[in-house]
Amino acid sequence: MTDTIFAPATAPGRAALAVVRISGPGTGDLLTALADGRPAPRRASLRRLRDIGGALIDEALVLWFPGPASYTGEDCAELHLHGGQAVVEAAIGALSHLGARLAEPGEFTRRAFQNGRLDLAQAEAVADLVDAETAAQARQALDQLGGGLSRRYEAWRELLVESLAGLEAAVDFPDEDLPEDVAARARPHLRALLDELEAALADADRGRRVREGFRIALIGAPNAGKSSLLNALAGRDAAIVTATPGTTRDVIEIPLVLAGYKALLADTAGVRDTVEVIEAEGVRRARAWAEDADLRLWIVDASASDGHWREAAGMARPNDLLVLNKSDLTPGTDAAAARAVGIEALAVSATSDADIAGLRRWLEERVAAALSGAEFPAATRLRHAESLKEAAERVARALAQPEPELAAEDVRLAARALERISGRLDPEAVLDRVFASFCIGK
Ligand SMILES: Nc1nc2c(ncn2[C@@H]2O[C@H](COP(=O)(O)OP(=O)(O)OP(=O)(O)O)[C@@H](O)[C@H]2O)c(=O)[nH]1
Ligand SMILES: [Mg+2]
Repeated sequence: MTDTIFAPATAPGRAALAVVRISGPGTGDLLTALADGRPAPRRASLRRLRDIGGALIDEALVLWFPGPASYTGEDCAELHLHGGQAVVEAAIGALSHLGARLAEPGEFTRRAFQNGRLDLAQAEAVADLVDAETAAQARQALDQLGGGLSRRYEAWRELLVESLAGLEAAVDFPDEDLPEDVAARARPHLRALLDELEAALADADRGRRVREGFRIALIGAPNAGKSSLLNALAGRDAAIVTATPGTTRDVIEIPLVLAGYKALLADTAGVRDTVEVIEAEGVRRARAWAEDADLRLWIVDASASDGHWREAAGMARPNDLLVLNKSDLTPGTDAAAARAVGIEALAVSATSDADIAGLRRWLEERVAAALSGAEFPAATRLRHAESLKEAAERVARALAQPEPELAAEDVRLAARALERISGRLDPEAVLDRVFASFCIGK
């Protein structure tokens, strides 16, 4: 039999209220013992809570959600207590005395999934919504929780199952007089689906970037002013700044909110050839972080010789930005000259508030352009992107396969890859459709 579990649903610490949540078959009995009976379902009732010895724990609002129409699908309850640590501990102590146990992390949502209240992608969205720091993260998680992502996967899966029905009919009844070539009929559907899967895959990074943060690397030669710019953008002294080249060794990551999106800005070690072991490791990490970043800001000391920026411009990727720093000193480089060689450039001084505001605006435009879109992406995690990729590969193989039997196998595996995202598998559905959509008549 399933355990009855409980856990504080609110963060510990001094607060006006604390919510303790209970789920499992023993919930009703717990309320009878603790709150002198179950209140009317789904209605807040003020109750005196008492422990086994009869001592008053709190005067609290009690909510009773009989299953299966509850969050977990089981009998559930919520105790809205006064937020003091002692009150919460007394309530929790009484619940364990009465035989319930403290829930494991995510156990309520896990039960909701097991009882079919949420699919796997929706369960993930619950976690994302709880972790959301920016408006964009919250919007994306809410869409996923509402089933937006699951519906797209389900629609694709249904198309696959329909195509499979056609292919299997061709395999099972090769000599029958089928009204038309059902296997051939499946192909245009599969081709259209492949286009959609590939478009979704091309867009898969966007969902992950919204969720995890858009990664921006500050990279460049020692002493160019990378740490100064990081501090200016972050609005605090996060990184050490000195006049000695080679000051920064570790990668320093700072979370920023840019245009409502989460971004991670990383200060890195100045890149140069060095025999010094610690600095060399710093340079290696700088390169690795910059390599994986979504955007690189190549920081150049504009007061130094002209060669610097040309070198940086040579390494920059098409969408990167060349930041000509220290433009308050005698400018040695012209931003226009950099733009002339095809790289976007901005002349700034880390000491000028107006310049930093300008750089920030540039970053906001870039992040918004990269992450905004007319619709929510079909993948918000690596797991989704991997399944999407596998499904696309399988569909491509099925299309290249002249034998309906082998094509059917690839289509079946494509459907399975998509089912993994919602956490469900139902091969029976394939058979049902074969007989439902073709009237063989025998
Ligand atoms: N005049 C002027 N000085 C600057 C500017 N930006 C940085 N500096 C100075 O340049 C020196 C190096 O700055 P940092 O920010 O430590 O440079 P860095 O690129 O992080 O250097 P490493 O960590 O050694 O790679 C410090 O003395 C800063 O005060 C600027 O815009 N104008
Ligand atoms: Mg530095």
